[in-house]
Order: sequence, then structure tokens, then C-alpha cells
Amino acid sequence: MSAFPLALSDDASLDTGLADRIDRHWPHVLAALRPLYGQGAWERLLAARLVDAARQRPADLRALDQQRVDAPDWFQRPEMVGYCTYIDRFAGTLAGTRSRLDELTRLGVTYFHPLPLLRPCEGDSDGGFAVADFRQVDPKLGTMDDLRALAADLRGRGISLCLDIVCNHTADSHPWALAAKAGDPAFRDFYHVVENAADVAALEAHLGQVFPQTAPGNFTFVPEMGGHVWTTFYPFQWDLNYANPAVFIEMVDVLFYLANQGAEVFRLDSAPFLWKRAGTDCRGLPETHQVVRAWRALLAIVAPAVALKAEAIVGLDEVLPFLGDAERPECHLAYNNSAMTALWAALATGDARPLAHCLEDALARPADAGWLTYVRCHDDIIWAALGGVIPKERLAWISDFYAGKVPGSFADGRVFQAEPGAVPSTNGMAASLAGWRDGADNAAALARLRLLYGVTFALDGIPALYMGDERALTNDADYAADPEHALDGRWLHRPVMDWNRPEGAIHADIARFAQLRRDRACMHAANPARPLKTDDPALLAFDRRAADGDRLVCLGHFNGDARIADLSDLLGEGHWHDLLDGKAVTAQAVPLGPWGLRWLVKTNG
Ligand code: OTU
Repeated sequence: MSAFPLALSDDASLDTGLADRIDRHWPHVLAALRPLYGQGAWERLLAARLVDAARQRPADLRALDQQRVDAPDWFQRPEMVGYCTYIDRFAGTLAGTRSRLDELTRLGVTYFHPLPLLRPCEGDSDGGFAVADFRQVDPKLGTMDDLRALAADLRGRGISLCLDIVCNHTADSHPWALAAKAGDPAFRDFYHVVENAADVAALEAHLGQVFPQTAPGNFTFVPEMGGHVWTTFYPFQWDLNYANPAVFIEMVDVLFYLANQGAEVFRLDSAPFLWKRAGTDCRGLPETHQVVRAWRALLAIVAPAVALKAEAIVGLDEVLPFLGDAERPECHLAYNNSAMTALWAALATGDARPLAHCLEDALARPADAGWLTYVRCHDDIIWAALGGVIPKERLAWISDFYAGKVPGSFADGRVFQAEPGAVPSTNGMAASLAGWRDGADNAAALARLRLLYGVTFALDGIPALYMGDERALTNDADYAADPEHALDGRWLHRPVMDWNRPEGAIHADIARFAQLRRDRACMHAANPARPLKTDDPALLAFDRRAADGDRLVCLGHFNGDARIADLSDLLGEGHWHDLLDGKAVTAQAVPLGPWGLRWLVKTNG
């Protein structure tokens, strides 16, 4: 009963490998979806979209598919380095971006993630995360032709394009929402509508809030809908109803479409929220994982060159399921937000032990998956995600530290909105959070920024640079002057790129981290970062080891003092040298500078 419902016949426009891929992966699609949707007409409808998309897949992308079927570890390779930015803030338009690609190449970038660029709703669109058309580019940025051209340019340089799939919700001005408002029952069923207030209250009792001040609650009363629409995020972002197979099919068709334009990675935005079940917190439900598993299997059929990345900014135990396991794979990549958050925690407290703990827990990921490792992104730093690792009072202190409220704090950040009693998360550019102030002596801030990026680039996965960090760009305090941004404090760390700002030392450091990773077998993501025991809480140590013996030990000194450490227990026999400064190091006396960073390898080894 798991046969593919359509005959492929001898269709010459289809890829020769397609039938085999269907045989391999279609049973996984059914295994994931039949428990959700039963057996039914949706199977043929889905199969038809799949065959259409396969037929439309351009020849150059089919060639890429073949390469990646032959070498499925492409996204784990040591040369992978990411860059994330808003197109308008980076280069104005997609065409402008095409003329800035040398900047990316100079930094060693092989993975480019422009934040949402599809046509958003008018006015405030949550930075493009309220999509009004999944098949059209934001006219302010360009056209679909421009996007295809950018993807092709990137591909030509060995850079993979990552696009956001805002899969949890649409804008309330999306045609599906408009049809629902106009009374079409088929489209009403694309969303969750709750008719009476008592039912809303019963659901709310189990739900958290993402934007408690600017968008309290999880429902929005919409008169045209005669009820309350589920809106986890802003009122203009309507959550999709994945219990309706038509929603699943439409969204996977969006994935197929964008894959055929040249996207090589999809960032599944707000992945934990996809499925709703009354009486639960609706985060990371088993049904959500079935949806993601089915997407993985369907892309493995139509566009095997494409990888999925989970955006789940929650505790590690809730992130790991998004990577699946050998039998039931889900995403290829997931954000290692625990490591990122614990990195900032270590910088504030001088205690790197929670970070080592997070790295230990991160070892539980499948060997053929990878992390997206990062220092900053366009969102707030969510301390609550470390709830299982650091006590709440300590997290509250860290949040205060980054808001500059703790005496002696170097940080120049701000708190973001929080639910009553919760630890507020933090906004701010990496440089500002690390204490950078234009016009001041920034030696310590530079060392801190370098430490954060140096550790991140030594971890397992794709290290991603957030636009501006390579020039130590600071906060955009003027965001509040823009009425569309004023109420959302995350715009503090979404500045316009200042191309006249000197590149400075951090630019050279980051480019060097990328270059040093490239040729080292141990930096392949199949080789995880294993924390090593140290007797100094401020000293983070971990290593990467390849099967061929290649090994790198990364040391991070989360302390502003200089010291000389006896690390003979940790490093053992042999001669070592530091790849970063090229100098020899003896295990008995390793100099650790203020906020010092070392990438040690055995000499001649
Ligand atoms: C994501 O973030 C995006 O990164 C945000 O920029 C969007 O506003 C949001 O989705 C809505 O599209 O809560 O504070 O566990 O943490 O999805 C950011 C996932 C968020 C959430 C994450 C969300």
C-alpha cells in the first residue's frame, strides 16, 4: 500500500534517478503523514505536485543534486562558513548584493543566508517574517529573476543560498487569509479559528507568549472571521493549520518552488510551533516532527541538493529531536543556540562550565547532522533557553549584566520584553555587548569579540557570521525613530551596513579562522567538539579529532587577566603550537591572555 500513486511512464523530462528516490523515500513520507491525515486523496495531490516540481527542476540544479547524492556530507565540510544579513541593510537590493559578493568571498563565506526577502505585508512585517506571497520577492528588493541570478552567482562561487521558510504562519494579507476572511470555508480551514472566548482561555492556560508586551496572548479577534485567529507571534501573523493536509501540500510546494529557484538550504522558521493540540504548550509536539520528517523525505526525492535547518530557540533537549535519527532523519542542521547563549553567559560571569556542559549535551546529535553555530543573529538572546543549565537568578543577573545594570559591566545592550516573572532576553550587536564603544579604547572589547568568534569557528558545524560583526559594528540606537520598528527592540541590532567603517583587526581574525578551518580534517562536522576537563572555571577547553589523527584543541580564557597555565594534564606529551599566532607552546606553561583564545595543534602532527 505504500506504492507511489502516479505512473511516471517514460517521461523524458524527469530525472533518471527520480524513480529510485521515490522508491526509497516515498514510504517515509507515508509513514510520517498517514498517522496525521489518514489514507486519502491528499496522497495523489501531493504526488502530482512532486512530479511537477521534479519536471521543472533546472538542469544545473539536477547536476548539483547528483553531486550531493554522491557526497551527502557537503554541509559538514570544514570549509563551510556562513553569513547572515538583511538584503536591504547589506546592499539595498538583490542586484546590489550581487556586486558585494567579493566581500563574502574575502571572508571565506560558503553559505549565505539573507533574512526574509519574499513579499511581506505592508507596513510592519516583523522584518519580513509576515509573508504575503511565497512566490514573489519583496518588490523593494527586486524580482524572482534577481533572486535566481543571485543564487546562480553564489553557486558559481561555491556559496550555498539559504532562504527562510516562514512555515508557521502567513501574513493576514496573504491570499489564503484574504479568502478566509471573505468566507471561503476551504481557506478558513487553513488557519485556526476559535469561536468563543472560553475556549480561547482554556487554550491560553497552557501556552507561553513570545511577545508579551507588543503582542500579548496567542489569539486575535478578527470580526470577518467571526472568531479568534491563532496568532502565536504578532496579530498580523496567522498560524497555519497543519492538521489540514492542504496546508502541508501548499507549503511543501513552496519548498519545491524555491528549491527550483536555487535555494540550497531552508531555515524552518519557528519550527517548534507548527502543530497545535489543545491542553499542551504546542511546542515541539510529535506531530510537528512528523511534518518535518515528511518535508525531509520529499526534498530528498525532488531536490536532494537541499538541506533543512531547524530554527528552534529552545532548550537543547527540545532542539535535538529536530535532527532526528538514522532511521527517521529530520533537519540536516539546527541552530546551536545553547552554545551561543552559554558563550555569552561565560563572558559575563567568567564561568565557562555551563558552556562545557552544553557542548557535552550537544554530542547527542547524529554524526551526519551539523550545528549552525553563531555569536549573534537578528533576534534577542533568549536566556530562558538555558533554564536547564544555569539557575534562574543567575540568568537574571546575566540579563542585567548585558543591559549594563550590573556595576562594572562592560556591556552596552538592552533587555527585550518578557513575560512577568521571566528573565528578559537581551538585544544588542555583538560588539556592543562585548563592550565596544566607538571612540574609546576597545582593546578588551576586541579580545572578547575575537574570543566569541574564535570559539564559534572551532565548534562543529557551520559557523555563521552576523552582518556587521566583521567590522565590530555597534548598536543602531536610532531604530526608535522609525515608527515601523520603534516598538520592537530587536532593531537595535539590525543596523545598516557601514561600508566605510574600517575593517580592523576583527575582520582579519574572522577571515583567518575561516581559512584555518578549511584544510583541517578534524574540522569536518562529523568530528564533534568534545569538552576537556580543566581545573579553572574560566578556561574552556575542547578538542576536535579526525579519524586520520588530525586534532585541534581550542582554549578559551573567559577572564580579563593574563596568566600562565600548566596544562600538562590536558595536553599530555608532545610539542604544540598555536595556529593563530604560529608560536610554539609547552604544555607546562601555556600563556593565556586576557579573554585569550588558542587553537593548538601538535607540531608535526
Ligand atoms: C523567529 O523567531 C524569527 O527568527 C523572528 O525574527 C520572528 O519574529 C519569529 O520567528 C516569527 O516569525 O521567538 O524571539 O523557538 O524562538 O521562532 C524570536 C523558536 C522567536 C522561536 C523563534 C522566534
